[in-house]
Amino acid sequence: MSALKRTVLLAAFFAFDSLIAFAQHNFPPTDDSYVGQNDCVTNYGTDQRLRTRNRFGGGGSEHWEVDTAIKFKLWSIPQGTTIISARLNLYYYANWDNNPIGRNLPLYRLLSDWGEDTLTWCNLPERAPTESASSVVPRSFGWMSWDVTADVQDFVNRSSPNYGWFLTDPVPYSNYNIPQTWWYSKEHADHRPYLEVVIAGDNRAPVAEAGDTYGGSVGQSMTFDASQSHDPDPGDYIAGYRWDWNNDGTWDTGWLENPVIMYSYDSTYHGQLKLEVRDSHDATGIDSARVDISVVSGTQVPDEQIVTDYSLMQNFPNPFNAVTTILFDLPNAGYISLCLFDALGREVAVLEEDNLQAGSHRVTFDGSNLATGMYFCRLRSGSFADTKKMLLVK
Ligand SMILES: [Ca+2]
Ligand SMILES: [Ca+2]
Ligand SMILES: [Ca+2]
Repeated sequence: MSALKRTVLLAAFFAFDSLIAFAQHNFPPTDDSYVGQNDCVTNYGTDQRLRTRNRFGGGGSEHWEVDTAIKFKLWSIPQGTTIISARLNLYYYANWDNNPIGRNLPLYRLLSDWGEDTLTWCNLPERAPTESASSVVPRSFGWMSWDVTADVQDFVNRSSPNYGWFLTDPVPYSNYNIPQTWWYSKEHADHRPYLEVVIAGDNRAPVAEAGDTYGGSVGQSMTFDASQSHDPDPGDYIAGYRWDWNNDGTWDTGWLENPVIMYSYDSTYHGQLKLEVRDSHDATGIDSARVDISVVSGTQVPDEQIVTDYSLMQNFPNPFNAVTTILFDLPNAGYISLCLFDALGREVAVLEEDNLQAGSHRVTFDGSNLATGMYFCRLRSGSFADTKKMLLVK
């Protein structure tokens, strides 16, 4: 069942409690082995196979019963935890003598302890009189599974000891070549057996990720991306996103299904935006991101914003760690240099050295590689020069 289907199904069961979420755990076996009726001496605990074969056939030692025992340690699940589902999964990869397709293979709970290092036909543990689950051998090789939800709930409640299960093929076969079903044991490199347990737990809040800093100009259509947001609960997901573009406490969108949205600011803005995300149980998480929207440069500058003087503005944020934005105005096109110096006057970075158009310009600077301290940002163009102090604090 897909995670989404499972969530929908379980949401229906638990609609009265929006705080329930679900976590899936896969347990590897601690012990698995097959046993052969004709062999009281050999232990098959390290074999890469698990096997079953019915006992009845033409007779003789070649045709005696073969069964499989398997167990899992479940102490990590707290006592009393509600088990939503538990399935034993074995990978069917081969058969022998005859194809076992369609044979019904029941599983019985084991009632006394055993270990794969010592198990033989002659020290078999006691088994329950009635089966716990069964599964039919499919047409093709692949995973087979047994629903052991009730048994695992008993084990987790500590209402009966957990010694695992005994898998057998009990129905007599009509001729000499009795079909055998083979699965990989835990000693095989892959497709190992596992017990898949889904438990109920408290819903955890989703984690909102508003994205890195956003920069642009007034009227420019920009992409805001919250797709790194996630939910820590297996089977849960982000069901909605909403945005407050100017961080004034009023949401500017409804709940959106898409984490990516296009938006353009209609005036300059240097501040935060806020993102809220909501999971499928209505728990929420919040994040914010820095936004710097400056006026457009060049011919698109509105009349009232035409740049008439050289100007180097104070960087923001300041102090900064480790990214900051520097705005400057050029009344004329020309060659400029924007450089950073340390307190001893040594040049440590060139932020911009180019022929630029007249207008407002922005440069983003990342000081991750620099040490904490005071720096000086200097703009030069023709005979104009100005310097601003910038404080990097890590
Ligand atoms: Ca084994
Ligand atoms: Ca959640
Ligand atoms: Ca708003």
